[in-house]
Amino acid sequence: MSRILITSALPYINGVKHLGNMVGSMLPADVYARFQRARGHEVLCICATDEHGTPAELAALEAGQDVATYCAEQHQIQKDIGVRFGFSWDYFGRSSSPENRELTQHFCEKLDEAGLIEERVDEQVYSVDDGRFLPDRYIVGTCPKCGYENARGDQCENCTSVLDPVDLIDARSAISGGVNLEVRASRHLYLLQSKMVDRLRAWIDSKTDWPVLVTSIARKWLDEGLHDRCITRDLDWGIPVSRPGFENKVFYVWFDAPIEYIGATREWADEAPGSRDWKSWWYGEAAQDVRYVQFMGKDNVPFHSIGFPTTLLGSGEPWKVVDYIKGFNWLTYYGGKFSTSQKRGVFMDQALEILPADYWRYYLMANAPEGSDASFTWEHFAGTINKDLADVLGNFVNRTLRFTKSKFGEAVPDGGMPGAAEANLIKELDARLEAYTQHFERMEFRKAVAELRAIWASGNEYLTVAEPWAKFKQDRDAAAIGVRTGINLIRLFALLSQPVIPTISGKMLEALGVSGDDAAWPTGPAAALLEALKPGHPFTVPDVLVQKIEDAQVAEWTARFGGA
Ligand code: B3M
Ligand code: ZN
Repeated sequence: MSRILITSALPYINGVKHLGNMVGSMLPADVYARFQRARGHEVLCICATDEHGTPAELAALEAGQDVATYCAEQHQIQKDIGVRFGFSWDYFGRSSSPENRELTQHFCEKLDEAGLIEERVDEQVYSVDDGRFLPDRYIVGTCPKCGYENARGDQCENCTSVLDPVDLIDARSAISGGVNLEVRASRHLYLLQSKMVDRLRAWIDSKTDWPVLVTSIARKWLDEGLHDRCITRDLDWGIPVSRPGFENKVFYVWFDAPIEYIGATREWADEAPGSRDWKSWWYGEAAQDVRYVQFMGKDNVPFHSIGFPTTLLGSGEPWKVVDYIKGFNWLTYYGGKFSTSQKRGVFMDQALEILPADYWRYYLMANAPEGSDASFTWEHFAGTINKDLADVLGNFVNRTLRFTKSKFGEAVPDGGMPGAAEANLIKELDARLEAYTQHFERMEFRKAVAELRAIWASGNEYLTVAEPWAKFKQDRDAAAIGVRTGINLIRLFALLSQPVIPTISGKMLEALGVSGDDAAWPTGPAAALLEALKPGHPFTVPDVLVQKIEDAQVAEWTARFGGA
């Protein structure tokens, strides 16, 4: 048994996330956590809302709330939706917690002691009408390159040119529209990442088993020359900087957000004083046997492969650094971007309004954007659910149990001896079980789910050959071995499917009266697995496990959410 620490990129606080955010972070983290728990490992699965920064302030402003109230409300909303999606977090924290405040200030002190912090004076745009400094992206104006009127100070969305706020023609504040902008000097803290380049490169070079997607992004940053990073901001909302002359400043959100992985673990421990040891997951000798895995979309990779390790390694203290980063490409919506502002795509709350969580979990993991981007379409989604979940899995369960009940009663029948059909099935399952577990261990989710589907399909193929429905009249025993094997396959499918579709698996196990230790991860040989439920073991017939998606629903959802 080992100890596995799992974190996923923290969802930003400004509203419910869309499926594209979830598929590269919280969902695979949960699937992996469930898999490793079922395997008997000690797992700590941590997430939190990322609550600081200008976008949080502006979202609160728009909602007409003070930012603390806004964040508290939105945190609860995101937490509830996550739980409804089946996310089995050990703790879902908040980056605005006192625990994170203390840790963030601590890291800044340690980095300073290590000679990695420097005060510098910057020139920044100050909006007189708003009474605040403006981050580059909140200054808008006309693009000097293409004439687009709503270009942002950091980049023009229209022609993608990278800009400096001073390049903009007729610059104004994106918040108030005010044109009274001045350049003012402001003192800030810089983290001297440039001093860490050699150490980081050696560390990345040692990660020979990491996905190329991740190491190539990290190396690109190192190769381009790591710039020292400003880690403070002139804002009110955030973690205060405890240093003379910094009274009105807070830490930059990307400095404190990853520290919240540790912060949330402390929140978890503080919730049950005396019984949980957060440090044993994160610090020193005690954390040495921990394997730490992070999940995230590719845009977050630089901050996790370079930024956060700089904080941890640079502190000079023995903090646990990540052992494996699982990065994801994008999930697109009909080949385009999911977009909040243009109302394109599906958000987590809307997804749950229309279908159960497991339908989404299955589809998204089967089509996870691992090797390349993946595209969501309603047609593909409906086809996958109807074929895989409804026909291959759901139908297998319902027809096997219904038939057994009608011919033999509500218990596993006795009689019959395994023959050639069972031997073939066992041979196939032995190979597939091994492959399935390996894919999960390597976090290759598409391959794992394809293997899971193939395992379900092998059950269908077996029943087509065993034909208990056809054999029953002439040969009761031949039918009995067929359904006995079938019912044991349902148990096996349920155990193997738990990480991906926990609710459906739970219903299958409930129908078979299986729980507790009996529900642990199945390990071969398959022959024994197919005899786990003995003659006489009672069962019930569940309602239709998976409802098919109708063409009319696809039409309705395409109209509501946008389509081709
Ligand atoms: N909140 C992701 C984002 O908003 C960001 C992740 C933080 S992980 C420490 O794009
Ligand atoms: Zn432009």
